[in-house]
Amino acid sequence: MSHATISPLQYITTRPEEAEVTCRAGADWIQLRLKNRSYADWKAIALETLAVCRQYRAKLILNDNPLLAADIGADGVHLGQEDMPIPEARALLGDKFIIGGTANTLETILAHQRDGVNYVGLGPFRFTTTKAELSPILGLEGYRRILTALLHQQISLPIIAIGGITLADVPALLETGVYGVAVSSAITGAADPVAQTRLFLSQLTTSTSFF
Ligand code: TZP
Ligand code: MG
Repeated sequence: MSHATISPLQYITTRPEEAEVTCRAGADWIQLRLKNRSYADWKAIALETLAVCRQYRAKLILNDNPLLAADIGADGVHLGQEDMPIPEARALLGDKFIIGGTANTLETILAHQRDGVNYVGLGPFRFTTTKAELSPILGLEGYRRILTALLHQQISLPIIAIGGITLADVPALLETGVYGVAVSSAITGAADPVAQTRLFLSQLTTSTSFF
């Protein structure tokens, strides 16, 4: 899969209605992130979100749940350290699905690369209440250190920054070499989520500093 199929803005949500708002504003990459739901509940919400994404030709990835992604024909999954191991998910899903892996360190990014992920969600950038049990905060300095090491090793994998990211953070994050950002509360909690999505997209697509 080429980088071109990975967008620079991933919007993370728990609700199809919110996915619709951001897709209407031009976002084309949604992560549905649900916790503590039955398979049936997950599936119902995922199917609704998938219908929204198909309407707007946006990609839908599911957090944690490769079996459900295969079941409903989503575009991919995002997997953390406690989820199905990436080689197992790849064997289940094949090459057409996007698989993203969470990382907090260079070592984990390298392991993900060996396992054939399509992108890495690197974070957290700063404290956020959206996710429980956060890994150590990276800050800009953490991104600089890790992205520089990747560059030296000539590793080119889309790195998506995540965790407490606001619109104002985007230029400095892009300067570290990240490919894009994954955001939830900065859009969900905005007074005007459509306008906010457009601002994120314009910051991200006018930049030339993609990794
Ligand atoms: N993984 C690391 S931080 C985070 C996830 C899912 C939450 C991102 O949401 P927000 O609201 O943009 O901090
Ligand atoms: Mg997970």
